[in-house]
Amino acid sequence: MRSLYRYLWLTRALEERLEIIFKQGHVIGGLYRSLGQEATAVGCGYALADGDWIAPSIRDLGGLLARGLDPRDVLRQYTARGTSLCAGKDNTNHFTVPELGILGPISPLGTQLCVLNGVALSFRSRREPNVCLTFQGDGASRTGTSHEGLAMAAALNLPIVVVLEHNRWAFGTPSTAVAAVKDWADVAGAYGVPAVTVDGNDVLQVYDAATQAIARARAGDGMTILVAETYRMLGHAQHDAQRYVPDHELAEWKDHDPVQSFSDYLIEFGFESDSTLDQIRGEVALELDAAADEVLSEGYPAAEEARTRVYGDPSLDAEVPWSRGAVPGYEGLTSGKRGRPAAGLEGA
Ligand SMILES: Cc1ncc(C[n+]2csc(CCOP(=O)(O)OP(=O)(O)O)c2C)c(N)n1
Ligand SMILES: [Mg+2]
Repeated sequence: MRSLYRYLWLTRALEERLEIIFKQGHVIGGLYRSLGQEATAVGCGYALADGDWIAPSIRDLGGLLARGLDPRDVLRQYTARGTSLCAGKDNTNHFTVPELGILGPISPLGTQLCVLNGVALSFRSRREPNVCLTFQGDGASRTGTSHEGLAMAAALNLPIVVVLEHNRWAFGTPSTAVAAVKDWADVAGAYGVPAVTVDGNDVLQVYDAATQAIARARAGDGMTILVAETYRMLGHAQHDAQRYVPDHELAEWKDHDPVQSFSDYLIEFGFESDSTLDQIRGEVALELDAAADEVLSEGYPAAEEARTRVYGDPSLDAEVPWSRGAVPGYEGLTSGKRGRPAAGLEGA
């Protein structure tokens, strides 16, 4: 329980730190926070074992931290440092770390599940007892590829857990506008798989349900859909002031904060003292101070880096067919008419 609290707090504090450095102008690209729904990703990530794979959406940073991702790698990624996992080529949590079993998000929503099905199928082909777990927002779960992915995972009885993060909003669209089901667990019947609904803001409920669903998948009994009832407390990203969200909704969910309610629970039932939790918060703050100092002193990638690590097979990087630069044969041309490249340079 102490570890769960630590990861919850680390997630919140790291995102707060990211918001500060975003406002200082250090972040390249967007910043999508998971404020108010950290318990879903943390509880799920913590329930996985070595060798399992996790495929996050943009709001599942906590799951990656619980799998062992270094907060410095998160800061490097958001600030596009040369030392970042993508060497500055992509941002947010769009990175894949095979050693930690992390499959990065894929921007067209829903597609990630189809790719993860391939990972799960590879486990089966190699007779490895590993499990895959992925998250889908309520919006993402309405896409065609999501339905394809669910149908395939169910039909092939793949070792997968799909966590449906019902946080009420998909950008500015309320989930009630895109689904006729009231109880989101009902969708599971269409695929012939079980669904479990949990309070996504209660980290212990999430952890317990995820543990059972993962054990079920590992035992060869196939996919479970885990519906996490939660709420997106901020706008879609930093640029979205969420003016379309009714005030009363935010007020109701503010009283159901996953980090605060878990610390209240730990203290009320005597599992932890306030001073222990305070100590954890202090340690996390120091860790993040040091991490931010270190990362912000690191440089951006060198220009040549753009050509490396483009393909899985590094020998192909030398062949990258696109580059910007002067094309021989074009010197001295001034009109809009391109003229013909010198012989042999057609297509250059
Ligand atoms: C197929 C597709 N349509 C639209 C988008 C743009 N888009 C990115 S995130 C997002 C909202 C996703 O909402 P949801 O799936 O509920 O996740 P949440 O943001 O609530 O975590 C949208 C519309 C996209 N990436 N892919
Ligand atoms: Mg949503």
